[in-house]
Amino acid sequence: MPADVLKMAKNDDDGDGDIGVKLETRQKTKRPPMYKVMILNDDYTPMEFVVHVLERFFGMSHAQSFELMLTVHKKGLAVVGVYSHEIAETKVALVMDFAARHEHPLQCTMEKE
Ligand code: TYC
Repeated sequence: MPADVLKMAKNDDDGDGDIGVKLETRQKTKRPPMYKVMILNDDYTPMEFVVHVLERFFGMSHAQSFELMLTVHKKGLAVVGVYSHEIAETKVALVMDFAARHEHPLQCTMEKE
């Protein structure tokens, strides 16, 4: 018997004449969704407070923070970072708590990317 036929016969483990065809079993490894954290403009929160929030909770330099604060002031809102669900939720809670403790109406929200 030719070698390739012998090889196929060997693959016929239950002797029914069929040889197995391995189906594609590659797992779909989906990356976890990411969330945009945004701050919203309002008429009352002092500009310096927003700058401080961006420095303190989002690790931005003073210059970056000032620029982004002005973007929010002019455009109404801006994305300040993109994080996993848990980190985004924590950032939002920390900012909302900090603003409330200082009696400023600053709003911070998250949205799936
Ligand atoms: N609009 C505010 C003011 O004029 C400043 C401000 C900027 C407030 C950004 C909130 O997310 C904000 N004092």
